[in-house]
Formats: sequence, C-alpha cells, structure tokens
Amino acid sequence: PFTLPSIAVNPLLMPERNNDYLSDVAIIPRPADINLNQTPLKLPQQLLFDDNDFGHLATLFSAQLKQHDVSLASARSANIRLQLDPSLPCEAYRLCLDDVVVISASGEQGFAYGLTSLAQCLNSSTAQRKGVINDYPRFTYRGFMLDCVRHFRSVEKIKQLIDQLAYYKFNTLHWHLTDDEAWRLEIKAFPQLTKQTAFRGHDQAIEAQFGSGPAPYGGYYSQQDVKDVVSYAQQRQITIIPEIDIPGHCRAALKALPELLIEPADTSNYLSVQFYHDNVLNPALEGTYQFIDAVIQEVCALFPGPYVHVGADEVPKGVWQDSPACQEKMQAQGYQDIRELQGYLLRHVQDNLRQQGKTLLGWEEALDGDKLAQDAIICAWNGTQNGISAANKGYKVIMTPAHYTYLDMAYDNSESEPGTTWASALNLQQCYEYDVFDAELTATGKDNILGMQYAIWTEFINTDKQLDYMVFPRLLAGAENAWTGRSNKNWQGFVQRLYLQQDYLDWQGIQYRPL
Ligand code: TNX
Repeated sequence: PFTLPSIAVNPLLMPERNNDYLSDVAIIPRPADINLNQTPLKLPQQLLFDDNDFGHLATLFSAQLKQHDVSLASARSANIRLQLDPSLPCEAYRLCLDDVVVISASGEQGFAYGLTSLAQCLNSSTAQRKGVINDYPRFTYRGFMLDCVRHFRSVEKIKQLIDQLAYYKFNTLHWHLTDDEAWRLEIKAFPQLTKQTAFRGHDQAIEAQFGSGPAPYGGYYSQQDVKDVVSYAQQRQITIIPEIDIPGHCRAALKALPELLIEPADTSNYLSVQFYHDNVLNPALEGTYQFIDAVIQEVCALFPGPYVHVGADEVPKGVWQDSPACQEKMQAQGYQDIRELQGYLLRHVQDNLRQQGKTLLGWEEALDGDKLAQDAIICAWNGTQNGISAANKGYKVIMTPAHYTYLDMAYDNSESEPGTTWASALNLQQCYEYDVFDAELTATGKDNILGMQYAIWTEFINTDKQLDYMVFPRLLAGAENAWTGRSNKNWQGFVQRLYLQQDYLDWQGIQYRPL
C-alpha cells in the first residue's frame, strides 16, 4: 500500500537556502558555459518575438512564462531575436541576455532550448543579469519512462508531464504501454486487447495483488489519443518511444487472445517476478508471429520516431520447458538451451523493425542468448554491470540503473516514506550524483553510452498526486545529470537553483515532495 504522509515527515536532506543563488543563473539543468556581468537584465512585461521561420516557437515560449506576455513583431522591433548559426550542433544554443535578447542555434531544437533557458531566467524571482550563455548537452539521449499500465494516466496528465520534461530539456518519453496487468494501446487488428484488459476486474491474479479500484477503473489510449500525444510531444522537441513488452510481461495479451497465443499442451510451470503464471508468449507458435507482426506494423505507423522498445525483460525461469512446440523448435534450430528461443523471437522482431526503418530497443535481458544484431539499443536497469559490458561489447546503451534512476524507489528507508526499496532507497543527492562514467568503460564503451533515463513504475502509484511526489523534485536532479557535463555539476549549487524553481513548480500545480 502506498500512503502519502499528510506532511513530508523526513527532510529531503538538502543544504539550507543561502545567498549563493543570488549570484548564479536560475537555470536547471545548469548550462555548459555561463558568462554574466553585474548589470541587471530588465525586460519589459510585453516581449516582442521575432516573427521569422521559427515564429511558431513564440506560442510555446509564451506558455512557459509565468508573468510576461509575448507577441510577434518584425525582426527590427523584436526584443527576442532568433539567429541561425549552422555551425552549432543541433541541440546547442547561444543565449545573449541583453535589452535585445539574441538566441543563436542551427535549428528548431537549439532555439527551443535557448528559449526555455530564457523562460527559466524570467520566471525566477531573483534578479537575473546580462551576459552570454553557451550551452549544449552532455548526452544526446535524456529520457523519462512512464508506466501507464500498472495504473492508467490521462492524456491530460501525460501532456502536463511532457511540458515539464521539455522545461528541463529532456528529449525522450519512453511510454510503457503494455504489461501483465493491462494492454493500453488500441490495436485495430485485435480490438479485444484493450476491450478485455484495459479496465480492472478482468483478472483475479491482479486484484489479489493490487486490490481493485472503483469500477470502471483503468483506460486505454485510442489511436487518436496517441496521435494527439505524439504531436504534442513533437512540438516540444520530445520523441516518444512506445514500449510493447514481449515475450514476458504479456499476461494481458494472453488473456485477450488465448486461441491465438496459447498452446494447450504446454504444461511448463513458472512464476514471474511479479507472481504471475501464464505471462510469456510462446516463440514456437504461428499465432505469436501473426500477433507481433500486426502490432508492430500499427505501432510503427503511429509513432514517427526512430525507435520501438520491445521489452524482453524478466522472462521467468522454467518457461517453454514443457512445451512440445518449443522443444521441436529448439531442435530444428540446433539450440542447446530452450531460452535461446527468446533471441530467435527478438531477432525476428528486430528484422521486421529494421525493414520499417526502425531501431529496436530492449531491456538488458534482450542480450541473453546473444542473438541480436548490434544495431539494437540496450536499456540497462538491473544494476550497472550488464549495461557497462554491453557498451564495451559494442552495443549502444541507455543507462537507467534502478538504484539511481527508478523514481518508484522511496526517498528513504523510514516507514512513513511511500515507495518501494527493492533496489535501494534513493534520496535526491544520490539521484543527482550518480555518474555513468564512474564505471569501468573502455573508450568504445564510453562512446556507446547514449545517455540516461529516469523512470516511474506505477504498481503502487494510483493517483497523479502520488506520482508527482515520487517524480519531483528528483526529476530535476535527473535532468541536470543527463544534460550537464560532469565538471559543471555541483550538488550545493544545484540545490540553490532548485529553490529558485519552486515558483515554477507551484505555478504548474506540481505536487512535489516539499523541499
Ligand atoms: C522492474 S525494470 C521491472 C518492472 C517493475 C519495476 C519496479 C524492468 C525492466 N522491470 O516491471 O515495475 O522493476 O520497480
């Protein structure tokens, strides 16, 4: 059970607010290179935005501003001007803070980040100063994973989270859409997936673990919802990676399509980490491929981004062992171990995705059996070691180790603190100070680390309020960890800038854990 304390009983263990913040920028994540002078920056209430090819960014910028108004104006009269500089990398920008603010970038992404930094300065309650900021990210991949399966989140809440991700310069939302407990993405070829599993009450095993909420309890995303969310994210420089979790974590799919997916003669005995039987697809059945291919085709059409995540995590021991079809398939393939069938299945999906111009992402177990081609991208979650060795072996890797980045972990070990601690308790400072490059990486390995991801799993997180409490303020620590170069990171300084963000968090109605 997950109970939010009426007041946060334990402190976040942050240094006290002091005067350091007065001489610093208000921006999180901290920019790479900051050159400010002593002259205060005073922009008028009414901002005039250069109406050039990027004039459409004015609307988003305006929505990020607490107090200022924005209107479009000719380049000459504008006091916010955008200047193309093709020599800058795509996410980099230069922000010249003066009576006329000039932002240079090589395209939309850089301009958007420059404007976001400006918005953070203008939203800050302390005086900001004139000068120049040159900024670019440490990692090209800065992700956040949202589990919308264990508990459903409304489209409205997801959009709100996208606004906040954009404000802190994340560029990827990994959207966990299917799992044992439900299937939440409308698939036209198999409408029974959502019809039968999207609302609680369809499965005793789930009620037994999590209890049932008020009926109808749950929901799913129609294809129209998805298009809406995808374009909302796109406008905010955020790519969505859909996750369809296979072959494990598939109890809901198996429930909805038993005639297609279940081999009656399979008597294998197993239990998943989350205590489910019957939650793994059978890689020796025709139906499995029919199912996956149809799903992948619709997913590829819905999500324009280059990546599709296919799970591959936590396939339980004992699976497929007593399936006649799997035994036969194993022999036909000349495999020694039945679990090699997972690699066979994933390789099929990988080829399929590649034909549609997409790259496969999988959790680290996707490499078990070593069948995947090297263009797979690995999300390393169970500690750091498997991710580090995958990177050293030549795979691209996203680091999302549970004990440093899973925001469903409790802030500390005390009884009153909600959340789980199976990986570790995780306080704000630990979240901030984890550094990927502390591990034994070869030079190739270092190059292969694409970036970092923070994640919220929601087995025990029913409400938006609970979600906010777990995600904020730790997400801001994560943002700085993913964007800001190591030599520019500083816990004491971060905390002072975090105090300055409180106005924004309050204004957004985010129910963060009190600072
Ligand atoms: C591990 S991370 C899982 C999830 C759980 C999470 C809870 C991963 C690939 N699997 O299924 O929700 O832990 O913290």
